[in-house]
Amino acid sequence: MTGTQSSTLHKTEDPYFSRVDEWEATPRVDPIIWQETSHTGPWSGADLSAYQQDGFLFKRQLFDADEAAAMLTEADRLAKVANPHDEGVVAEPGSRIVRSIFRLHRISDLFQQICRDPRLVNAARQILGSEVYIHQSRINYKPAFDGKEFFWHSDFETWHVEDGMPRMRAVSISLSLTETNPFNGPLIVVPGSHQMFIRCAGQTPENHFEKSLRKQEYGVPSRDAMTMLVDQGGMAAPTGPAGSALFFECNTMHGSASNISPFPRTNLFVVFNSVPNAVCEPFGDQPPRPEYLAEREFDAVTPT
Ligand code: 6CS
Ligand code: FE
Repeated sequence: MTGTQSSTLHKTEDPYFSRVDEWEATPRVDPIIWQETSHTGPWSGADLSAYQQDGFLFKRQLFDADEAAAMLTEADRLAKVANPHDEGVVAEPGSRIVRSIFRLHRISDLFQQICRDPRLVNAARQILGSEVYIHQSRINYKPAFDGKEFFWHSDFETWHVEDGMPRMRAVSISLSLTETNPFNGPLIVVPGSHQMFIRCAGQTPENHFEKSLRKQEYGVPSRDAMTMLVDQGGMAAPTGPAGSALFFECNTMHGSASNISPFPRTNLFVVFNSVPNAVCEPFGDQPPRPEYLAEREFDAVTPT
């Protein structure tokens, strides 16, 4: 299936247009739990309700300590051999320290296997009510002392505008390879924020991704929008041992502070998109981003 065939949405009737003159909040028009088909899965009814209500669910120690340690070894090996000029390798702002490496499911056997793990894939299929494919995968290193912040954003806003993801039918998973604690820059999520779409102010610059992956300045909410969302839902920063996973809805507002602690906060980030929601033409006015950021092969993942 190609993205163009899969989408019936035209830009003129796009409920999620963004990059406007003045920010605006508009209600989400898509379901959160999509159960069109009878995929059963690993999550309980209570898990699904919490995810529906909050826009995220934290699974402590979904992977055990040995599994997490093996992944961390592999992540550190990849960073050692990475060249900041290679496609898919992103450096921290103002330095050559590795911030992110993309397309893990293609460059590493171990991460390819993890991205097919039933604990992840079957949960994604259950939430999205369909077959799923990997839209994006990356390691975010958040190194001790040097790991800089990720400013507040909704992943969906960027994926819709810059990659052409039609609807809110994707789930992001941040799987911690190190302990996540209050000091090493944990991901902060805003409960309930997935219910509103925040149209962001500003025009998308050319080749925006070259800057945004180091420090994002477009496709981010205004201070007033953030204040409103946090007034309504508060903030949560789930912490726990290596191997814990935070599943969050693609439109949940999130961000993380710099890591000034002596502990890295390294995590695997993998995004499952619904196959019928495959990306098409971007909804913004720039050409599509490279495929290491947004896959354009939509092969359903078979959990193994
Ligand atoms: O660009 C992306 O696909 C993701 N990364 C960042 C820093 N912001 C938007 C989205 O979550
Ligand atoms: Fe994000």
